[in-house]
Amino acid sequence: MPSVDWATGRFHEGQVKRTVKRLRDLEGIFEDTAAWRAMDGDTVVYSVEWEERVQEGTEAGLFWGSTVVEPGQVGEEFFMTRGHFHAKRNRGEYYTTVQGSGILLLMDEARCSRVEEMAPGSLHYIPGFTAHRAVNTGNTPLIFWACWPSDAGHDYETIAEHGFSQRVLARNGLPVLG
Ligand code: S6P
Ligand code: ZN
Repeated sequence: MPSVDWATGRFHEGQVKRTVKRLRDLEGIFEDTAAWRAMDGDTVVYSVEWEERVQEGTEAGLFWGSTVVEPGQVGEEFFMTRGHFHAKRNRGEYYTTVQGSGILLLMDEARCSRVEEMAPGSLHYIPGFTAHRAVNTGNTPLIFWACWPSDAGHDYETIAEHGFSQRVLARNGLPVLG
């Protein structure tokens, strides 16, 4: 049987896919372009592991995976995921945090945004039509599990083009919305 290490957010076995996002992969995501350029592009910002028991695009299936967002900042902005709408806009998702502290930034298609605090045990229901981005506001890795429909798909282009309507910035080490 496939199994996971609950606390580290990693899989022990199973048909696992893995992606690593480094600073060089995240051009245009952070506000302070000069600070982004000055940093080592090899720096890992986050990694994702997930299991696909059914083929991507299959209707009515589910995927299960974890994300580890490393602690860090680009200029005043905390390390975070790119963020996306689901390509099939009405598809929702669950996140639950196992370690670290962060902010889940949520934004609807009218660009109205809201935030939920991520802390060990926090459970987040992300409704359809809602872009989502996880921001690590602490100084340890932010680890969370996610479950999403196998036909949700990912629309990164909308965020790449227009971004989120709010950013999470560090002021005196504390997160503020900018
Ligand atoms: C998938 C789910 C997560 C993210 C992961 C990385 O629908 O929301 O597994 O893929 O947290 O974020 P992003 O925005 O780079 O996909
Ligand atoms: Zn998602």
